[in-house]
Amino acid sequence: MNHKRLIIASNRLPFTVEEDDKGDLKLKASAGGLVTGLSAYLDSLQHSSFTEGNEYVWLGWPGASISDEHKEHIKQIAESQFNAYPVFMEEETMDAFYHGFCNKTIWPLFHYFPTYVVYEKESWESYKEVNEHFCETIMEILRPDDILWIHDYHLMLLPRLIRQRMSEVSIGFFLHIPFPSYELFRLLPKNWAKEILQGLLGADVIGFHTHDYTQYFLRSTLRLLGYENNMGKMFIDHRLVKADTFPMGIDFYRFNNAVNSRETQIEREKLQNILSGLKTIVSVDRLDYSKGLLNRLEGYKLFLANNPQWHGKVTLLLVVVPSRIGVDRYQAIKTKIDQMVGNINGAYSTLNWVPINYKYGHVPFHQLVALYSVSDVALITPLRDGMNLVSKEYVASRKDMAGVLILSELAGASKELGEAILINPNDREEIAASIKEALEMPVEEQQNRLERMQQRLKNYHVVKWASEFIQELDYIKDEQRRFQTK
Ligand code: GDG
Repeated sequence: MNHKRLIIASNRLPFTVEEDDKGDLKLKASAGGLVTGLSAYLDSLQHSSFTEGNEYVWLGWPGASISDEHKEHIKQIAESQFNAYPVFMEEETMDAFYHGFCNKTIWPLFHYFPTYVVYEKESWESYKEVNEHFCETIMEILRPDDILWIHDYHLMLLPRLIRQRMSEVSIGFFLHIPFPSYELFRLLPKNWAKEILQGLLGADVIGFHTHDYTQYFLRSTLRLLGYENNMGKMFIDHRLVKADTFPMGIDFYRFNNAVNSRETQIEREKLQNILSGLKTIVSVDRLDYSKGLLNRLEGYKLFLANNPQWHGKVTLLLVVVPSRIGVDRYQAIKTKIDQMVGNINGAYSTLNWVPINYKYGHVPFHQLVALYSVSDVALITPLRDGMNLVSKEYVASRKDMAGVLILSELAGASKELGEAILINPNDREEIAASIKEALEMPVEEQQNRLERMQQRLKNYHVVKWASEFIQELDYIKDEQRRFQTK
């Protein structure tokens, strides 16, 4: 039973194809929450009896369109270096799909920004086209006894497409962003909404970060397709399907152990020289309107206005990581952030103090851990976030058992990190007050809160998250077989 091959499908592969100075194509590893988390799980597989040797394959787009003459070469190095199987696609098709339906329709709708949603038939068509193309490519390698684990909102039609081609294969789907309430979801044209639900229901197990998202999904399947469920289980065309909750964890010790590494120590020293005794607040996000960067800055500005005693004694380290530059809204928000940072620094800076240290760009891993580990406070205020791994990484990086997390109650992570100072990100006054509370929190209380949060993150780490998902998939398949033989 246990010796199965795992096929992972996600929009992007864990690397990007880039051209070097000589014009040769190279694969460059890329990192994000999904890649880091799944990589930890895949590493753990090599030490378990789950797969035969190294039997997993990661399928996805390699991040660039590859000419026919280079495809075979890319395929070979993808396989040998990353156990990956590229889904080749023209950049224009990917652009219409990714910048179109994925990030102008699904992303804003599922993050509760209905006024940002664009309803365009052409981009819906490109979404279908790309999902079908993924299906074709997966069918080149898929075997009936494989486990196929599909990730995220880019590929919601894929489970059903695969099911139609290979009815017996195990299919799991995990959604990394929120699933919205029915009142939001129903804003989609009815045939799109139904097709998306039916697409997802092609899986055996459909996973969400929080209980609420699972319930919203089940509510939508009831209202739009008429499917009743019992504790998340549904019978659909004589097939058992289960929707369930799996809050994604992090690789706790990767962060916790990295704090004392030489590379991090070097970065910490550099930072400490710049900070020279200031209290520090850290903020790290991809550039995205859902991350609530503007309200965060407004809250910080109000804190400075209300608390002159803190001028010259605290600084905000604001890291904004470029993302989805091809979507207009992201450009607009970048301009607004630049302006607000300029305004706040212009209004409050003195000759020897700036209230905000702003970096627009990606930071290497050890610098990230150094940032987490030198900062007295993490200020994380998304307007919506499926989970939010940064908040968990900050907690894991507090090896000294000091530090305070301020976290939006609209992030999935708030369900697990109840010892953080939880705030409503729309309430500037509350953000401002929480910053003061965090900066003045007694060390003993910081330690108590961190201990409880760290214990939870150690217990439900990312490998456990993935293992439980795959285990559930096995249970459901077994139950399905028992049901069929009755
Ligand atoms: C989606 C959902 C859900 C970020 N900047 C740098 C960097 N990162 C790494 C972080 C973290 C990851 O990227 C970001 O994860 P988040 O969870 O915070 O946010 P999204 O990118 O929006 O992820 C989210 C997640 O999927 C997983 O399901 O939690 O809700 O939106 O791991 O560390 N890493 C480095 N430099 C950076 O500048 N090295």
